[in-house]
Amino acid sequence: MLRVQIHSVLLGSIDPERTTMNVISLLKLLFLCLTFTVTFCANAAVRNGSGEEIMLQGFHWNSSRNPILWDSVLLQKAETIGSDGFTLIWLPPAWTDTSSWSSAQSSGGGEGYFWSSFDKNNRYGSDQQLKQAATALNAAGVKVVYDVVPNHMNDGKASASLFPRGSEEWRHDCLQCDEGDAFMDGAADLNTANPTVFNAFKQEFINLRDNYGAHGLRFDFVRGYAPETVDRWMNAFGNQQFCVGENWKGPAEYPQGDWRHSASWQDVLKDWSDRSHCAVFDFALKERMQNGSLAEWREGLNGNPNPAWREIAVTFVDNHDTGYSPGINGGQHHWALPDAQVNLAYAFILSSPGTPTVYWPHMYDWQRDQLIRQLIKLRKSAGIRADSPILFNRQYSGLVATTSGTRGSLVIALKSDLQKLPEGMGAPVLNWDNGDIRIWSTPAQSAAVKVSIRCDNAKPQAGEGVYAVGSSLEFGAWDPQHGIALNSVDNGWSTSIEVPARQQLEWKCIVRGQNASPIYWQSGPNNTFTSGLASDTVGRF
Ligand code: 7SA
Ligand code: CA
Repeated sequence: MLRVQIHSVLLGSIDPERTTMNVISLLKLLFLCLTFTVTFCANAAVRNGSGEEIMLQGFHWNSSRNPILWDSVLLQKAETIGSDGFTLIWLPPAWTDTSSWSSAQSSGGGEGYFWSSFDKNNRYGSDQQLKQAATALNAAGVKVVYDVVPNHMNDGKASASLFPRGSEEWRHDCLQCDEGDAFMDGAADLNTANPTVFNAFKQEFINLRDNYGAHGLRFDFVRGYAPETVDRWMNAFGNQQFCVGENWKGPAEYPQGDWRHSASWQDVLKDWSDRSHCAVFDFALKERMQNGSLAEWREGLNGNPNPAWREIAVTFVDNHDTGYSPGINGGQHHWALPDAQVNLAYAFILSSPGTPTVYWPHMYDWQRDQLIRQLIKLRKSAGIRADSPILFNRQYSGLVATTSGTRGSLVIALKSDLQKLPEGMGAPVLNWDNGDIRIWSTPAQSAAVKVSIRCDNAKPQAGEGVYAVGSSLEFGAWDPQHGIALNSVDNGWSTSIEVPARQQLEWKCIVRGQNASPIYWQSGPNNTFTSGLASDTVGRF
């Protein structure tokens, strides 16, 4: 049919009346296709703001019990938060929460996570005070992101106006209909697939956007409902807005038989983000920070070689659940990073891809603000983005990596034996904790390219190895101790590495023992190549 129409339109059929109709229907069809493409593409990207956001978690576990009303603290601090360089602030749930609970280990209630209505008068301040704080923060250039808790509400106080008990809106009133996990025993879980529940939240999210200055949402306990539901809420809230999901559910928590049970935490987080098109807290990095070595911090979502994986990561060191908080019980501290690692962790997340999040007490209660402020300045001057490329230099101890921003690159060395520097690299722009943290600011680098390296006619003795040592950081800056180890393959010794493109590189083959002695250098002139032009480079003893 369509082909015929085009045919007759192109060739000009006899009947002018019909031709006009055909052209109109053809244009309509083209417009529909175009709209679909634009909408789909617009949806396909992850909603991570500008891609250059820096988020402050604007509360801690005891903020609702703070001696000074929290909304007043936020109002008074708004300008400082802006001048400190934050572009987003994650605020606690804005709703009324009159709960209180205590267990053997701790107590709490009123923080917003067991809310009973969408009323904004709560223990953080009044409706008016919230509006004032949000207005001041947005005016200071710090876009407000509200924490929202659609999985459950205080079932003991469910107001009849919202979801009367004994109705289909509750999980356990309709034969266990729940799109995901239950919070605790599920008594408080809402049936988020139910149109009444879905629309109540949709209207409230739009209300937060239109009347309380929301430019983004932090979805709580996303394990409790479908990612697709989050995507539908965000389509209504706005696809240019920011959203991040808290999917704190390790692979082992998925039932046997669910593919995620044997997947990596990165895979689980990426799957959730692909289905919701929201960013996601980088619990893969958090787990490595808690249980891995510094070198293994590269296994976080934000260190993935694929930019589509890095750009969805919202990195953090601790939050109101995992970390300590000022005040009663020291907060919850379910999974706190040991103190000695905290500065290192901030140095890493603020100079690497993903969207970094700073926890309020670290900045404004426990005096890490000097370091964090400098790290934010360096990140911004380099133009580092959530999807920026990062190259890890694994031949050094600790963690050494180069993140390439739009205006420059940052080389970071955490507790590393990196001493010999490439020519022209100069002194670090930041040197903290007696050299445990060093950062260099270098000119913008091109994206990385693969190069294969080969050394021919090498004759290492037992216990010796063949290495490539050369001018750039990737080649160990002419330090035999930190050359690139080659592997013995049938026709010689080779390996491949990633280096920034368009670099004039010089190097040599060496043979050395484990502790870099004795050393035999390839004789003659250096091997040279330009990365990106040559995809392989060979040296010969
Ligand atoms: O242990 C930490 C990690 O150690 C690592 O070594 C482990 C990790 O696996 C391991 O490798 O992480 C595990 O433990 C985490 C913390 O529990 C789990 C994680 O999945 C698990 O792997 O994280 C879960 O818990 C967090 C607190 C949640 C995560 O989304 C969730 O996955 N965080 C968010 C969710 C909520 C709830 O909205 C908030 O919880 C967090 O601040 C927010 O960030 O009638 C209803 C009812 C009954 O159903 C109950 O039976 C009854 O007890 C009411 C009563 N419930 C009360 C709770 O018992 C009480 O604890 C409720 C009313 O109040 C409290 O709940 C608090 C919660 O304690 C608090 O953290 C809730 C509501 O006020 O607010 C907060
Ligand atoms: Ca649920």
